[in-house]
Amino acid sequence: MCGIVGVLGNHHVAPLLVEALKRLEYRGYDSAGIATVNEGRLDRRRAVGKLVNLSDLLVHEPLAGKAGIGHTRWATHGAATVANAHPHRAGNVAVVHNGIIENFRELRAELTAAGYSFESETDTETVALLMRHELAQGGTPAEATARLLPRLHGAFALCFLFEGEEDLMICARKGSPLAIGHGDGEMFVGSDAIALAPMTDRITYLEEGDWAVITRAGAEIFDARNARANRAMARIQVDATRIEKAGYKHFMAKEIAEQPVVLADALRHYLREDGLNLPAGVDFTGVDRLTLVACGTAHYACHVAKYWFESLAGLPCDIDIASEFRYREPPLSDRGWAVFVSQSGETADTLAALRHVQDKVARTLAVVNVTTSSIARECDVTLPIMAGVEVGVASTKAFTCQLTVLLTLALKAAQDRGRLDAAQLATRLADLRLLPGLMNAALALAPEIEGLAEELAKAQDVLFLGRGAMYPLALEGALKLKEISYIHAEGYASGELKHGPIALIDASVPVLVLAPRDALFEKTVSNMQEVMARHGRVLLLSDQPGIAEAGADCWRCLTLPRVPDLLAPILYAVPAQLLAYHTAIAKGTDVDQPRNLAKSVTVE
Ligand code: HGA
Repeated sequence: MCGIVGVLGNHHVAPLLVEALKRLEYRGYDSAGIATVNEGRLDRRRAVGKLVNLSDLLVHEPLAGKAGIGHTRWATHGAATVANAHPHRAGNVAVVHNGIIENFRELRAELTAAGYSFESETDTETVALLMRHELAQGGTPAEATARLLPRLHGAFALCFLFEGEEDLMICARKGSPLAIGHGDGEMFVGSDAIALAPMTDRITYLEEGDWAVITRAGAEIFDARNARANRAMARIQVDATRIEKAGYKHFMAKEIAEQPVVLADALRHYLREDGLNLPAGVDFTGVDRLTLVACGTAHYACHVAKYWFESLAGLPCDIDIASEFRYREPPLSDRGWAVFVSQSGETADTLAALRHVQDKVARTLAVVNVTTSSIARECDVTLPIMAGVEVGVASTKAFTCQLTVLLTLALKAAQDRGRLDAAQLATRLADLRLLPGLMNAALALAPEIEGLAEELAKAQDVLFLGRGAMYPLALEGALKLKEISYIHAEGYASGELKHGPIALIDASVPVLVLAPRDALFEKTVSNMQEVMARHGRVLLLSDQPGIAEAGADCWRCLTLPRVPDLLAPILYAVPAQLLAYHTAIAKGTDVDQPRNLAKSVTVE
């Protein structure tokens, strides 16, 4: 998603802005730009494509100035062109924006009627023109901002720069995150604290509806009703070394490889020697229903967790895609809990779903990677997934950490609901502690998977099948493959194949079957036979007993370590990730920043 950065510095800021934008590159974008005020004059440079294009432009057309704003744009309104790239300028104002101004058509009509003309197709340009219009009515930029903000509907993070004002930035947030960084005689703004990490570790997060007038002396923050607001400054720890590739070719490769370590961190956090270690508010006694809401990969983590909550704890459990959840008017129980899962904690759809249930359920829980995020701040209880910074757009370690945390939560539910005695819990915990070692063994399959990926890269369509808790993993495996290799892939419940998708099977379609040798294995083997009877090419991912039993007629087999049933969806995520990764490499796609995709999806 778009990245915002703003600097009131003591030196020329263009290089700093580009450097900060680089740190936001991982979010995915299609154009970039910066604006500065130099000797009172506002000017800007914008370029389509990667940041290197903007850097090249700046070599030929440098931009001086000690006050500046920058942006990486992931287009929502209007194609990725220079004219649509941010910063948008209207006379004496420049602005960068994350989010969507939902009433932009109305505002555009109003501004056009007032004699203004537009240069771009974006919703953002209406904000620049509206600010210009408000300034023309008189008063200070801060007064103009107070009049402008209530007129904007939708979600936004904004940062303004003004001609003639070398010691002023005004920023605002509603729905999209924004952080203010404090330096020594310098001030910063970032859509993400990561962008500001090399410049400062002193951060103030704006709260919903806040806006701020920033000078080099500090920030004056106002709430949505324009009253002065005190927002705490925190020292944040964004370990710069954790956002390097550390010798790997891609962030995604590094993040896949990190899984044993980060899972061990998560387990240390949530398990004590003799039991579970969840926050005090997590007691499922009396809870009658659980609702799990998320998007994309996090939604598949919830889908796996549904199997766990139902089978371990006997707790009725609904799952939903966040963008659908609040529009289908789900019946909620005032004795129920709602769990929101999001890597960034800023996923706009998930945040909107959380706000929808706030007063309708007994408790809200955040399962997030970023504990300073909006979802974490607005939930009653936060369960960090401990994955460390995830940069690759295609989520890997965050998925397995989400699963691990959700499994500990399901075990706690089982314990609180009297469905798990001490001995059974001890067995489960001992199983969980095997996970990092099992993950290491799965990672060792990488060379074999690389060979399989060469074959997969030739396919046009790939199907993934799974049964039970491996069904959502089939969905996740297919998502991972399509996200980064652009091969069309679909996941199905094994038993569902014959109800339609089997029509797609012929010798050109690889069918990946995720099937540890568990109680459901024989049923899945029957489904495999149905595929093979139609010349489908089955790649069976199973353990040694499973391969020995059913591998003979398969096109290819991959032998995973034997794993306790509960943990299979976590372990089998690794070969699914590696297959997607190596297939993408074989196809030569941009693994860390796949086309059209963004990390941290902050628009609805
Ligand atoms: N709507 C604006 C900004 C898009 C955005 O925030 N993407 O993450 C545009 O299309 O330029």
